[in-house]
Amino acid sequence: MPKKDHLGWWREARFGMFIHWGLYAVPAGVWKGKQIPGIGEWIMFRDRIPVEEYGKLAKKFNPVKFNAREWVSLAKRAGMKYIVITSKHHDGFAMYDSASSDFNIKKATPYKKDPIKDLAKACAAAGVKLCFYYSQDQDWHEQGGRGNTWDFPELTKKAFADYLENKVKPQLTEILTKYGPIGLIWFDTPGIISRKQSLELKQLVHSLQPDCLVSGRVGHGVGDYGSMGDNMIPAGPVNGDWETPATMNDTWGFKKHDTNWKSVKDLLVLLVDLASKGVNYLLNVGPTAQGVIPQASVGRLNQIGEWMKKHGEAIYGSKPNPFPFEFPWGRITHNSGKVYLLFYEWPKKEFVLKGLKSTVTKAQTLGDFKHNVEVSQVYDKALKENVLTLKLPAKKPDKLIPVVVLEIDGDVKVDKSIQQQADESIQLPAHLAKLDNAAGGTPMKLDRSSILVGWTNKKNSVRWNFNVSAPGKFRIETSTAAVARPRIWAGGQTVELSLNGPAVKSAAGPTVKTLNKKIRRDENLDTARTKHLPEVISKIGPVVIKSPGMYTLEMKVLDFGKKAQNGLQLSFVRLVRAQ
Ligand code: FHN
Repeated sequence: MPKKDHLGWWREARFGMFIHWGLYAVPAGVWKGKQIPGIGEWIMFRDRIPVEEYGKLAKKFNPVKFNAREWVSLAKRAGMKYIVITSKHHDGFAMYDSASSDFNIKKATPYKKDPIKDLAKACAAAGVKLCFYYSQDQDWHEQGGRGNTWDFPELTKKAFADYLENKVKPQLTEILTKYGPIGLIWFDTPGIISRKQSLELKQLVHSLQPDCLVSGRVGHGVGDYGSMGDNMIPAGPVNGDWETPATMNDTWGFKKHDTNWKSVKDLLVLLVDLASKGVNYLLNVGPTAQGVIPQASVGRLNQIGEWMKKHGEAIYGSKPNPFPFEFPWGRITHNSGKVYLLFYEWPKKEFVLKGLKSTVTKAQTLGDFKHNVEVSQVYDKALKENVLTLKLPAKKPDKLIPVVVLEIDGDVKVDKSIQQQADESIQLPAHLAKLDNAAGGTPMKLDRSSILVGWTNKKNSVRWNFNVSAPGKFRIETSTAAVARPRIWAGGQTVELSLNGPAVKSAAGPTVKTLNKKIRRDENLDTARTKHLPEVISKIGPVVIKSPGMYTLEMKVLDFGKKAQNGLQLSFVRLVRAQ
């Protein structure tokens, strides 16, 4: 079994390329003239295509333009350190020369070659880790695999166990013995697999290649690291080692009509946001049936690579944000003796950060021009605040995400209490709340992405203590989230917020509001987690805070509403300056 430090290369890497490539690239989202909704590699399932008919796609799969060296050099140029390619996806088709199933690229297609052989060679030459995706549970080609209910209406435990013995284990043995050292096996969708079976697969991998990692989706929490949901951005810090697989458009496998490409800035924001939480970013490309990575992906990856060349030190092997909350202006990572400020928006001349206790010995911009930044650091005794001020050049040192590196004495030290930031906002993430769970009911808790879940009892409440240094009038915003699966309603509750402290204008609180009903998606980057999960931002208030000091905000749910089946899921509350 790998020891902890076997994750070393993976933690250092932070950024990898996912490749979803298979027979589904032939129909590319269109079946019998009809566009099939959903992700491209699910076309067989979505249109209930019989095994026999789907199998005929193999005759049309001839990726003559495939060039392993080009793919690997693209990944390398983008700054990606590992490649995870589909050796077998849910359709059951092996993308390599498999002795245990003839349903494979070498035997069933006119291409008659094994592209993985070339890929392994190119990866070894370029120093990029080769890794394999393998769908262990779903296999729509097999009677014993899960998923294909139209050809095989009945799936018994025995048939599933036979499938594991006769296809999965032999194929895993093949991919782990034919192509040299493999970085990790990316198992997926562990639907019906038992804990014992997941463990058997993990043990098989480690018996063949002790250094090869096993992804969390092997099932039952037995993987070597955790896998977030697809495209999921945690709302706060996470415990342990995690990775988020993410798309550049909406599909994984190539779909000719999916042109919903994210911008380069959006993709970088996701990379930076994940790095600031210590989460790896596995970014997908879906090559065509001819073996070509779409130009839209190539162009974006080249630009990401340009940014990585100049700012990679803020990402590779970086440690997460040392502060317990996020900042509206961007994200923070750190590494030995250095703190990186990654700006979504470039501040106008002066930038103030509160709560950094380490002494900054030097500050410099990374990127197009290295500019020494003037630093001043004071401790404000009256407000009990460490205040760092940077005089920044007016010219942005990078057009996408400019970075300033602070050199510090020793390890980074920060004030962990909730401080009002320079823009006068106060961030109150769910993971920093004190949870008051009423006796007897199901307790509220944080999920793996730092969202507060399980709030179904009106007697529960949450509260935060925080320090206000710049009093005034504030709007309160709550961010309530849908859960990933099933994607259910995130709004419709009525909440009460009460603010207590030395001087609150009495007429202002408690303040009550039915949370907005609008579900937002793909809209708001300053809460990038919302990119792919429904989330509701509700504006409540205003409240007036009349003097500096320690305050407490308490939140209660007065009514959960009819549609909010899972109660209230909370990402954060924040106080924002109101005029
Ligand atoms: O069903 C698959 C899907 O096709 C794709 O491979 C993604 C990638 O993370 N994983 C599964 C859904 O979570």
